[in-house]
Amino acid sequence: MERTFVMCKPDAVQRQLVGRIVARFEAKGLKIAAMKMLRISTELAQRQYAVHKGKDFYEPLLTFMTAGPVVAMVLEGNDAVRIVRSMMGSTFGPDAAPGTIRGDLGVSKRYNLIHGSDSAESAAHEIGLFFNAEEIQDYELLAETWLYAASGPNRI
Ligand code: 3AN
Repeated sequence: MERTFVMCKPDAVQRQLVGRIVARFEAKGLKIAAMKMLRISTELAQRQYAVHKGKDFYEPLLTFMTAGPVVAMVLEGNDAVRIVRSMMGSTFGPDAAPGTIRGDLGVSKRYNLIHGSDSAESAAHEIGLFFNAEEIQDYELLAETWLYAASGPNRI
C-alpha cells in the first residue's frame, strides 16, 4: 500500500473545512494512518518548501503556512499519491476543476487549502519531516474487503 502526506493548510483550519476535506478522502476509501494538528515553525516550512526557495512566492508562502495551525496526516491506499493529487485539483482554486477540493472550496491564488505529496519520494520525505514512526498506525481497515477486489499485495 502506498502512503502519502497530506496537510490541511491554515486557511482550511480557519475556514472550518478540515472535516469536509478529510471526509472526502475517507469516503474515497483512503485509510488514515496518522493525523495531528500542529503549528508549523518557520524552519519546518523552509524545509518543506526548500525547492521553492528564491521564487517570488517563497516568502509569502512561508508566512501563510506559519500563520495558524495546520492538520497533517498520512493517508494510505493503492495509488494514494496520485489519487490525492487528483482530488486536490490544480494548484489554485480559480483554475481547479469543479469536483476537486480546490475547485469546490477555494477562490484564491495564494490560499489553496491543502497540500499533498507529488511523488512517492516526496511523500516519504514529507512524512519523515512531520511524523515519527510511532505516530503512524499500522492497522487493518475492516472495510478493505469491500474497497478492493482482492486482498494483500494483490489488492485491485
Ligand atoms: P501544489 O500544491 O499544487 O503541489 P506546488 O508544489 O507547485 O503546488 O507548489 C507548492 C506550493 O507553493 C503551492 N501549494 C502553493 O501554495 C505555492 N505556490 C506555488 N506556485 C505559486 C505561485 N505562482 N504563487 C503563489 N504560491 C505558489
